[in-house]
Amino acid sequence: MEMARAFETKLSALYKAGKIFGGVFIGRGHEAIAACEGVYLQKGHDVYTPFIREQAGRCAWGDSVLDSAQCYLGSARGIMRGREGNVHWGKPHEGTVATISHLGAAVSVAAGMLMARRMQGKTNFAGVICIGDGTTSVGSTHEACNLIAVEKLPAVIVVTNNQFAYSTPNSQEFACRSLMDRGVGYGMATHECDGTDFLQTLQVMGRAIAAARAGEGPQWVVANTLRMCGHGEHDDAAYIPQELKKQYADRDPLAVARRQVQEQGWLTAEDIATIQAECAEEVQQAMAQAQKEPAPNPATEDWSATSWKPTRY
Ligand SMILES: Cc1ncc(C[n+]2csc(CCOP(=O)(O)OP(=O)(O)O)c2C)c(N)n1
Repeated sequence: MEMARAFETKLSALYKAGKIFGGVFIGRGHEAIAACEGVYLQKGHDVYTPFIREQAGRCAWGDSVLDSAQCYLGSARGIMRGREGNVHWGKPHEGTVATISHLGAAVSVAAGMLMARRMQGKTNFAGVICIGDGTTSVGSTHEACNLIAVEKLPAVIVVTNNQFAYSTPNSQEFACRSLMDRGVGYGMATHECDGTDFLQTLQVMGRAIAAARAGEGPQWVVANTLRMCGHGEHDDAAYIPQELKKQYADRDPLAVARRQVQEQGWLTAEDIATIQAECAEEVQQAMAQAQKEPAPNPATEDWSATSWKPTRY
């Protein structure tokens, strides 16, 4: 969570300084949810399908911020060799599904990867599939969730309800009582947590992922928070009512988690300061390296969609 916050703070500053082209999407308010997904998964064994606000999950899963920095800054040495402007990258060979811009499309890709593992005779694996409240209303999400339920795939569908799909509030997104009802409708086991409460999210996510891994079928988790930033860094989120922002003023997941880990006796204030300093240093180095690296050269580049092979991994 600290690494993601440090990275995204720097990223936002670079964007505002005109150093990044295209959009910048950050997960302020989502960090506890994302970190608690990644921390229970095993890279190379499980499947992880991060959405646009899952930087903390990518870090917890084990990807370095250098990968994200290289994508954002268009480095030819990055995993996408300078072809991706922001968050649409993954490493399918390690179990990370690339974030797909068309909302909902990644759900069926992850379902396919889970079915492939089952057909290969693998056991004890699980997949976390991240979607937002808005994404629950997309047709392809419904089709994939229904398939996941019918096939009893070991999937955990995490719906981060940050109360807005871009500028559309929950009240104009769905008419059911709660997004939990959607999971019930699919026939999945359901869970809910306050996604700004790190300890609660850690427990709920741990239970859901363990249940999927143990063969209890797909799990639907609704994690509630507020998007504490714009849809992208180009958006000032003026449509989020001041009253709502005030309600969440003391619920920044980082602030809550820092307090909770100290109350639990897991870390001291000095430990946290050390972690923050290490994160700041790693972010600084990643950004500096990615900024120095060359952009792709169209005259010599041999990349093609069908012949693509991971070069660095
Ligand atoms: C099928 C489709 N429709 C619309 C968009 C444009 N779009 C990108 S993100 C977004 C909002 C998504 O909301 P939500 O799923 O709640 O996630 P959040 O951005 O709030 O984290 C929209 C409408 C898209 N990418 N794909």
